[in-house]
Amino acid sequence: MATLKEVLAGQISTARQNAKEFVKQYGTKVIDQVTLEQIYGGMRGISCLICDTSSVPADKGLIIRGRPVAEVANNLPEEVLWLLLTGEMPDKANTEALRADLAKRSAAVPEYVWKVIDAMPADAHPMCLFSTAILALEGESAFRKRYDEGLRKEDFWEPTLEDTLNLVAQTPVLAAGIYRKKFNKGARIAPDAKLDLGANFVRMLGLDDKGGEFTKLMRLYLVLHSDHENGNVSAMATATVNSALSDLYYSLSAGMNGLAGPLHGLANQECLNWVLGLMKKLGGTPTKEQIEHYADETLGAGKVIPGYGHGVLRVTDPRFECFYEFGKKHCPEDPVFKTVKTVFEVIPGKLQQIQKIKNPWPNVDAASGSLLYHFGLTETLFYTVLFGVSRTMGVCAQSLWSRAMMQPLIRPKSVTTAFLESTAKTAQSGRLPTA
Ligand code: AMX
Repeated sequence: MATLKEVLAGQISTARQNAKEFVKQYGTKVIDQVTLEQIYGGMRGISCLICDTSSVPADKGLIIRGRPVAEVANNLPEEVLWLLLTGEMPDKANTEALRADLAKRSAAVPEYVWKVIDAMPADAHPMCLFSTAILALEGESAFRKRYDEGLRKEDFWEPTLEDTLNLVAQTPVLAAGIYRKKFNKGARIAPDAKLDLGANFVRMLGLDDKGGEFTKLMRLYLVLHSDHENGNVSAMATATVNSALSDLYYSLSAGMNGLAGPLHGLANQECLNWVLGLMKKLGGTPTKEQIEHYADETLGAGKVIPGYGHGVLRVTDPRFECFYEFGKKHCPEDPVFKTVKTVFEVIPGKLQQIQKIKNPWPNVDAASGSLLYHFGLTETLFYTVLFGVSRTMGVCAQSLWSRAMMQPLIRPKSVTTAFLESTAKTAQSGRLPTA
């Protein structure tokens, strides 16, 4: 049985050769062009990044290594991690080897990190604690040690794989420890070497799961949030920092700081708070008319409806659909889930009436919180940390391949307003179709 590292080593040498010949033959071809409105519009839609771990077509949503996300939704997070890294689904023996390896690594979180977390103020947001904990572990980076010893560029990916596996194994431990401290749940619970990532995470959180349904949700959660190509804030931040050869601890911490924003990962916290606020105001499960009115108030106050809209997607997020199906199966009568269902029946129609909104449909964050809430994880402040634990898999896999392909420093060019003003007046209009 070939190990993960051996599989990657074989793939990397072929991919390097292919890329070299590809660029030599087609290096001057024009792939996209940039309009003024794209420069002013957050670089939306410019095809200028490479990401092979996943893609997000606007009309389909997340595709992980060629597989629509719904197809892999019931796989273990360990299997999806292998898929992200290698493009292949592992067999049983490989899955078990990876599970055991990650479980072993999860037990090695150094004690000093908890001292750092304990020294933080009680009102620090869990995402701030999570990002700080990752950064505090930077001294553990295999990449940095090997780099300081004089590592060759061709070999950068090897310690990046070590850092990837350690971070995937240890971020659930950090997250669970932060959860128990922040919300006064008692002492930390150690991981169990016999469990898989999802089951271990539930165990360390210390929440009741007698029926095993919460563990199923956690595995699904870890899979659905694992990757979303490279153009989103957290992935791009991770990749940009990593391109300076800052190791994955620096890079992932930077990515998590981006995930902590309300337009990105924090939307899952904001979304359930919005739903709970609605229920509290109305004293129970609201009607469609009441939701319309509440949405009008939100929009009238100049706020966004969290959980709806997307920078790339133009259809209902397939990850939302997976969570929605899970809710219909496991907690159809839960009042919060029922409210999320009615919100879904109302909000797209409402947002469709606002011309500037390009996508009125729900994104991944619209339903996930109601399911966590049902299983007793009621602290909405913590939700983005769960997203971060999962996203660690994708952004680390992306960085591994960037180092494997010996990609250079990310360094686009900025221009001044004066340059744009003079250039725009003489430039041709029209743009090539986007990918
Ligand atoms: N509610 C109200 N207004 C919205 C909206 C929503 N859900 N979605 C978009 N709009 C507004 C934008 O704020 C923008 O208004 P402006 O021109 O006055 O600034 C206008 O519609 C055009 O935006 P867009 O081109 O459709 O979207 P975008 O690419 O600029 O932004 C996103 C995408 C996700 C930030 C936006 O849809 C949003 O704020 N949604 C709510 C927050 C959310 O759910 N974020 C999570 C996204 C998924 C994730 O990363 N986890």
